[in-house]
Amino acid sequence: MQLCTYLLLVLSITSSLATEKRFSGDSSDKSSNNPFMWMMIKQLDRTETRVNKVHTLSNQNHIAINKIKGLLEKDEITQLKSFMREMRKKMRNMKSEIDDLRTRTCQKDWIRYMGHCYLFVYKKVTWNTAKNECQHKGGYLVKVESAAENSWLILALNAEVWIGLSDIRTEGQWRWTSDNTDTSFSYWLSHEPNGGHRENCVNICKALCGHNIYGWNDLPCNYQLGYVCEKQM
Ligand SMILES: [Ca+2]
Ligand SMILES: [Ca+2]
Repeated sequence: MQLCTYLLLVLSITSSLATEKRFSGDSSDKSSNNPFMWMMIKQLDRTETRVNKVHTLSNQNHIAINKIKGLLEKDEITQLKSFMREMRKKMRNMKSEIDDLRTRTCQKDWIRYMGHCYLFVYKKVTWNTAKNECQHKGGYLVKVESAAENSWLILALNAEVWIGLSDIRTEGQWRWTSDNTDTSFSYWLSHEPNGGHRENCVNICKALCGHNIYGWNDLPCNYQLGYVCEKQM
């Protein structure tokens, strides 16, 4: 603000002196009469030129700054529009998933847990029969993948049951029958598995194994127990 005032003042003085110079006749006469005044006029002429240059540069900078601001604003609007499009797409997908989940339920007698359906069967059969019966019902002998699923299963049990784990193919290599994968989680009772080649199929065991809490145990596969089937919703 102080610089502007100064520039205006200089411009004003320069302008008035220049006017005086124009109306005062031959400048060479004046210079001979008053050399100091002539020197001042020349100095002020140079100052005026510089001030004009500064003014021009300032205007050019102002135009450039406005252009950059315009570009920035345009870019932000483009980004915002793209973000809004993405959000609308996500909202549509979420709505579709929610609608899908609402319509999906487990069949009669199957119990829903974490996107899967479970059927508890207490008719006593061998492990292989249990496996086949689950397949006939569109599922598989239960695969217990986490501590949470295991706890939920144990709480829901009324009796000891087969689960889909065995080392039938290779002794000591416990695999799930649904997808032939290794165990990422296990819940063996103490001193289990202990059956070697004699016991290749796994049940959730309690009194049968001399325990008062449920846990996993290997048993001969021709033993007869209830079972739990599982399938995706
Ligand atoms: Ca075994
Ligand atoms: Ca055992």
